[in-house]
Amino acid sequence: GYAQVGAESDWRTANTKSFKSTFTEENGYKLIFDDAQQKQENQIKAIRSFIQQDVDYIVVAPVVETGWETVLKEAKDAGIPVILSDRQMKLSDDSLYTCWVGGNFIKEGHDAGDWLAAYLKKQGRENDDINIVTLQGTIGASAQVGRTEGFGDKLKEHPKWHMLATQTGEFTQAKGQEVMESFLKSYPDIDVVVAENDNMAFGAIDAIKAAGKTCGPNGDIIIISFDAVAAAFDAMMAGDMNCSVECNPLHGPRVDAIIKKLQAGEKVNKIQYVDEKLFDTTMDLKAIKATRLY
Ligand code: GYE
Repeated sequence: GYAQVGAESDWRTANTKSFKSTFTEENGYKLIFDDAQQKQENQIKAIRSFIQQDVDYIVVAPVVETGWETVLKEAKDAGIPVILSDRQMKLSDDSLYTCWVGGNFIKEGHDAGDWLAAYLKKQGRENDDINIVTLQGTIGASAQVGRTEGFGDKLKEHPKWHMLATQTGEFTQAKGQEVMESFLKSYPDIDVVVAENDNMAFGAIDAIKAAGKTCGPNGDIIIISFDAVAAAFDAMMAGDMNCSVECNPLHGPRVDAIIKKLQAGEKVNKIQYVDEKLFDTTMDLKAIKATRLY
């Protein structure tokens, strides 16, 4: 059983596709897939139904980090191993899950901040006051928590960077656009938008253009985002976005490898980070995009 978050972003769509194409009958699996529509209570229901159906493994991409003890205890009592993928859980007892595989969200936030510092330096703006707003992901999701924390560490290193406002755009394009519209009304002098995923950045770009402003390497506002999905490469090539910090969604084969090891009675690493890069408009994005699967 796979308790998926929802279908809120291009990243999520690629993640779902990765699971559905990996856990096929041909490969020896029967996948029960549940889309929780970004609601923890739906994921808890899905996990309970997986337990009732006596699945062999439960995989969870937890919407938020906290509040899982009771249901994971039920899985443990039923003798069903729980594998976490993508986002993490914060638990009082880590023996409630077998292992986790996903992106290093704090590092992604650090990479975004380091990219901005280098970019501003190149423009001779390293001593300027820089006004920043953040479109946050779903509050309490580890992708939100980690990226906010990572970029926050970099803010502390740069006293001239001013975080004017942070608000959640729920990782969706529509909400990202809506929040950006209100940011633009409240703050006439925004230099940088940090969008905690690409889809919110796409919404922000629409809002900026609708307000008669420009963004990207030749525009008024610098756009930094996370995920590096195919459409982000298009936005960078169109000159609307500056950089996207990669987050790899192709966890299906990784979870498959974990299950195979467990089946063979082997040990698995508790925490497994995936290597990730960063892409910006100085690179040959067309060539790089052609090699990517999402
Ligand atoms: O960045 C975002 C998605 O948890 C890493 O969830 C994932 C995030 C991803 O909605 O696009």
